[in-house]
Amino acid sequence: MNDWNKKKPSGSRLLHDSIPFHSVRFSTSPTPIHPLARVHAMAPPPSDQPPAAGPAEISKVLIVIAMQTEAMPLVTKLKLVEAAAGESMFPKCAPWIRYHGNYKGLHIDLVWPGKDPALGVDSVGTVSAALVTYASIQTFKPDLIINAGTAGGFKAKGASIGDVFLASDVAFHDRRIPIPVFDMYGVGARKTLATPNILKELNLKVGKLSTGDSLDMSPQDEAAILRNDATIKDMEGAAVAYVADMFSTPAIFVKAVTDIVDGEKPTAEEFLQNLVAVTAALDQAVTKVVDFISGKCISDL
Ligand code: FMC
Repeated sequence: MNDWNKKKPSGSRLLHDSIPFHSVRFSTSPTPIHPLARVHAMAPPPSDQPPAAGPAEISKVLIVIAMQTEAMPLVTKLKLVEAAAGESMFPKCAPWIRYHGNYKGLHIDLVWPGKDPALGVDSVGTVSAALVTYASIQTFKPDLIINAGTAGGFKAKGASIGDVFLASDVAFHDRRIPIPVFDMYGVGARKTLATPNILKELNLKVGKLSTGDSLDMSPQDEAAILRNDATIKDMEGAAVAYVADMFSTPAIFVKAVTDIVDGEKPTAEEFLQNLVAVTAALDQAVTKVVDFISGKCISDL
């Protein structure tokens, strides 16, 4: 379980990570000084240090979205602009797309993994989501990640078409490794950032999210989803959470229900039928979440 409100460790590894490579290898100083020594030399003595600052206001928000249809209304609403080819900050060979802008005092980067270069369809699923999340954390150093998207919902757990959920927990349902401990690694269950005030204020539903790389559901997936106690099912959430956790970046998951997994209609048909309308509900909810975040600290959420 995470406690995002705790201060991050300030161990030597983090300090060392923040020192540019060139300052270590190519220092022009006549007497080589170890970079750590230089950092310490510049710091005031402990007794002169100002009192520890309170929690910082959120300033950089990264929104990770899988599909163009989900992303574009939000891009318009938040008045974001697409980064020019040379300015996307991503490697040229990657199809990832970045939109950015300032909205109500927040710097927003919205990324989606773009179209598959060979097939021209949205690069949905865990691999693209993890890659673009990793690259974005490295580049933009967000204070908070919002993974927004559509999801299947289970009516047996109270989900209906158009509902917008905040996920309390995420886990995988298609990584089966029946060896002790590897089995738990495969499921990769983790809690998301607790946001009781967002829930209270915005009246969103709350439920567990299960992630896998298929839109449909095999009987084995279904059993795992039940074990995960999931109300909603998507193809990115747990992968984004894995990367966010690795870099101690708080993340929340806003998911709107396009299809009822335990209903009568075939999933793909229902998903495509509802995608545009449900995306409107998703984008409205994400905008409200962003409005709520403006001017707040992580611990206020
Ligand atoms: N199962 C899995 N994923 C989805 C879903 C369902 N019943 N409905 N909607 C989704 C989401 C996934 O996260 C993908 O990004 C996209 O919509 C479907 O390809």
